[in-house]
Amino acid sequence: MTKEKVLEILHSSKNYVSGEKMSNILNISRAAINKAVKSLREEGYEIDSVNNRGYKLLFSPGNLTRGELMAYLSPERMEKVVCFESINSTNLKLSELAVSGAEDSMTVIANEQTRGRGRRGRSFSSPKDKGLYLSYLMRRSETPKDVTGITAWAAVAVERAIENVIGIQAKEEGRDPGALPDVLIKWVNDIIINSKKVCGILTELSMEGESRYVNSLIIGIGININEEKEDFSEDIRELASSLFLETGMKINRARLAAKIIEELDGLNRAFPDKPELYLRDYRDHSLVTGKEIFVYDNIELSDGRKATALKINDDFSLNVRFEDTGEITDLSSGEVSIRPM
Ligand code: BT5
Repeated sequence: MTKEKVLEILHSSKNYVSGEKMSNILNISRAAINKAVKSLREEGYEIDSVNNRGYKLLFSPGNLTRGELMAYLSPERMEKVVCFESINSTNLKLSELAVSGAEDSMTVIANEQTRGRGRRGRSFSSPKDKGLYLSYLMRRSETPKDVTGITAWAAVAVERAIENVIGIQAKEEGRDPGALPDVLIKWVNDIIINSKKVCGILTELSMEGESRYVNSLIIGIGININEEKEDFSEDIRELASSLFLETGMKINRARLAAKIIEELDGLNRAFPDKPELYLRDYRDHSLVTGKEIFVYDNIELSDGRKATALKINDDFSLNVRFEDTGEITDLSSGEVSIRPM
């Protein structure tokens, strides 16, 4: 806790801040301040110290801690953010918090997941210190049918946040932001860069007993950020990648987490009345439109049916033409792939 508080002070001071001042603010000894600074340095923070002036934060690695997130989010917003060093699944944790009354927009973030979940019981690899695993609660009272588009909206929110943060970082590092790769959305829930999956989204909803109305919606987002190739197990190494591998930049994870929260807060205000704020970006970033794809009822059990993806409809469903029968239909859920699986 002391470490987090020292970090918070360093983040909020543009100039050097003396050890004495920090020890007065936090009401702890100078030795405790020295210890906190030492341990922050070990975590990768660069903290300059000058005799008679004190300490100044020069570089922060963007770890997923409250102290780091405080640099980007207001204290009011932080009241509804919970951070875990390691947890089974942020979706699972947030659904427990929802049952015990967590408020709308409550957000759970983890530095590692030991049982990260994908769709249909699949797993999502969530190594420590590398990615971002975030779940966001929306209190809702629509019918399940009225919220089917939410994953597509969330994909746009994530795509915007990634583009924003890699763009800022490229500028900071003196690179040409125009040379960054495209961030694309593979209908319906994957974010793809250079044909590799860098992010998956899992939306889960809970219903209110008898009424058949949604009670809460949990949007779970897993992003591969600073992974090297060896961080992925062999079974996903060819299909998965990270922002680092695709852009060459180590990305500040706290900044990206904060930007995603900001985007999701915006989505929460716009949903479901303003689809036009999301539809255009979804279409512009759609990976599959115009391509030959394979459509699966159950990707593990059945072969894909060849089709052409014609367009994204106004409700974010995918309009396709099957090759075998020529039938044209709309898919509102399910899975597609560009290559046969
Ligand atoms: C997803 O499922 O892609 C949704 C993943 C959602 C993860 C977030 S993390 C925060 C929140 N808490 C959770 O417990 N979950 C959510 P799906 O479309 O079913 O894709 C799963 C498949 O992607 C796996 O079967 C692997 O083939 C592949 N995969 C697993 N881990 C991956 C990774 N880190 N990056 C890319 N692909 C991965």
